[in-house]
Amino acid sequence: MSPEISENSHTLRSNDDYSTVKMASLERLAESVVDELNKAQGESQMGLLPFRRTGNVSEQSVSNTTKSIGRRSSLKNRSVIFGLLAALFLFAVGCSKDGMSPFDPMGPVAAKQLDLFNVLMWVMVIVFVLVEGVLLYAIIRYRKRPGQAKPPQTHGNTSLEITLTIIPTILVLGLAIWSVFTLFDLQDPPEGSPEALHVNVTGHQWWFEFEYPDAGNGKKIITANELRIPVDRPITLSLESDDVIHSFWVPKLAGKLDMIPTHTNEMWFQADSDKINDDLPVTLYGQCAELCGLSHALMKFQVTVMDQADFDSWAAAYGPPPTISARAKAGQAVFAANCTLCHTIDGPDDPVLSASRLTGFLTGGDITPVPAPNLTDLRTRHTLAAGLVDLSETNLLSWLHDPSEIKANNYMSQRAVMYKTETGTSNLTNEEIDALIGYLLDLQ
Ligand code: HEC
Ligand SMILES: [Cu+2]
Repeated sequence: MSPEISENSHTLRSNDDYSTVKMASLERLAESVVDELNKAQGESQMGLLPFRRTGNVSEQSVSNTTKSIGRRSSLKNRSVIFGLLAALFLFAVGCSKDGMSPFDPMGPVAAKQLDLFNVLMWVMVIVFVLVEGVLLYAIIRYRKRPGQAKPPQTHGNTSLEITLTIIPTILVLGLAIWSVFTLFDLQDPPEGSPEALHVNVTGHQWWFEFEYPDAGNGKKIITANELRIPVDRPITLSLESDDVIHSFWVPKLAGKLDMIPTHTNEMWFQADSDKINDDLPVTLYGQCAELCGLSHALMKFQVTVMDQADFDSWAAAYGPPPTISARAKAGQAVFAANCTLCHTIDGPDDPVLSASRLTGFLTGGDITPVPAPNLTDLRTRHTLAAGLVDLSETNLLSWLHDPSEIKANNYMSQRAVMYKTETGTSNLTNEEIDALIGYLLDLQ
């Protein structure tokens, strides 16, 4: 393959194309708003900060009616544009991509949480409509009419007050009890479920680590950014963080739960085959849901739901990349020389090494080891850099050349010695990078 880096060297995942398009159209709209404002400023000499210039403006509106009309219509334009912008924003927020809607639950936990949400919402909608309805009726029906005498003045109505206290109390208590019961109900997988698979999840700035203490037959697996789970089996998760507070969220499987340093939070979920319409494996999407630093928005992950048999063969194949091709062999040497300070590639990370990487990260410094994704099974993943781009030779080339082009602020660019160059791009030669790609991805 050509080691040239081209402008569009990382193509976005098809799913992300959508959000990219959304972002691009939002940006375009924002630009047109600014244009429009500038135009309005030209017309009415009212800057972006009209309040500062009120004196000025009222003088103008008295002395010059045309300008005042211009100003009014430009104000109207502005409101229309801001209204449109707000509507578009709500639309963009509302129509999340297929893989991430909590309104399309794929397992029992998300389904029960959705039920609770629906009960709370509809009860509140009914209360709102009733109360506002009575209010509006009273305002209109008993409004002041000309020549009307003062109505009789009353003070207090005990039975009405008691009724209006008891009804909300019953409602609020009922909803609270329902919520608490749902909480207890979702605490653990129900009795009689198949044996749970346990996963320890650790949040890092800005990627997710998944550890299976026993993925089957005593096999320990550590991987990153892609959680594989067998279908129809409860998955119990222990959530932690190595640095700041993150939040673990797979909308189709369960609500969010914080990942807190020095404290473990427990949750579980399950993907049900009868709620999944497509053939397995199916990919669901997850995202960090707690502002955790500059690249928080770039901290995503995937959950691949697979048949138990497929999961077992993935677990069995977990191991160092095969070094059959000459390219892969060369890459192995480059990897040993440049990458092992932070990355492990021959099985689960050694806990002592992990601890020293964490110490390196927390003590800071220009060139230090940092916790980094385990690359043992990179060749079986679909994405690179915490779900940001497709895993392909081109994207891997671009990542190794300059990771910050794909993901701003990432700690590989910031702390690896090979990026301490004038331009911030890798000091590895094109041949070395090509060999690394061979080592990480070559399957023959
Ligand atoms: C200073 C520590 C450090 C060094 C040295 C380093 N990396 Fe990284 N690497 C990281 C970190 C941290 C990340 C995660 C970045 C993120 O997603 O925010 C990462 C991410 C990656 C990823 C993406 C993994 C994934 O799951 O998406 C690949 C591939 C990778 N590094 C390869 C390499 C290779 C090959 C080398 C050696 C040439 C190397 N790294 C050297 C710290 C390092
Ligand atoms: Cu985060």
